Amino acid sequence: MGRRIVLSMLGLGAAGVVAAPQLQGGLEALLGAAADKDPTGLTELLPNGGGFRYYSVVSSVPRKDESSYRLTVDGLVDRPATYTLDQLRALPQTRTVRDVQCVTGWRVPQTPFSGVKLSALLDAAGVRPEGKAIRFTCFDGAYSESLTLSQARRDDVLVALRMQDKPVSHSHGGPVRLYVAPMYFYKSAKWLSGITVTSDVRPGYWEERGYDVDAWVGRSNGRTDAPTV
Ligand SMILES: Nc1nc2c(c(=O)[nH]1)N[C@H]1C(S)=C(S)[C@@H](COP(=O)(O)O)O[C@H]1N2
Ligand SMILES: [Mo]
Repeated sequence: MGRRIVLSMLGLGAAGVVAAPQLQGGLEALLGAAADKDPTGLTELLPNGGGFRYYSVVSSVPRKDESSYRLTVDGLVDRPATYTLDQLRALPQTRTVRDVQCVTGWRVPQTPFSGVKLSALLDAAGVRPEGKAIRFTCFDGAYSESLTLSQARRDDVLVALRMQDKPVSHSHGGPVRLYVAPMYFYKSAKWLSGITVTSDVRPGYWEERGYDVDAWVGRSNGRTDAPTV
């Protein structure tokens, strides 16, 4: 079933979607069954505010808040930990302002993200010598991502609590998403719930489907977008 057919079945042209972004929560639910059949294409049509597109590989994602959200850090570490939102907020916060670049071509210039440096959480956990990579998991129950340990230790890789100087919204992957500034946006896992130190890189959701594991902007996936500083 093509996108246009699905949208017209819903009584919505693409223009209707753009004109009614406040309907998005309802649209996400409406598009659920269709998105399961076409997870890579259909939700791309949904605007997510400020030039972003909404992406999810599943039809619906549970909401997590102050009381229900937890982030676990485990695997090849000396001190596994579980963080609440309050505990993450209490740690030193870092803010970056860079262009967001999706591998499908859209870009959102100079977007502020802030949160805890991933390296700080790794240091607190104490990565064992055999730990060489990180696997990220998400409370959508399906998405995953990966980084090498040296990529994960970069100063521009954040466990982000804020995006565009506001709390990360549910549709942008809140309350907590990963933000990997130097790489295409698929590395920035939304709805982050697990950080596991592993001995080898385990390719993530899109990487098992052909995208590059090392997703440097302008130097991967056959693209040459100029990376921004
Ligand atoms: N959990 C999860 N994270 C995800 C995705 C996803 O489908 N599920 N899509 C990725 C892709 S391809 C992009 S472009 C961005 C989209 O983020 P946005 O919805 O905030 O625009 O999220 C990334 N992180
Ligand atoms: Mo993307």
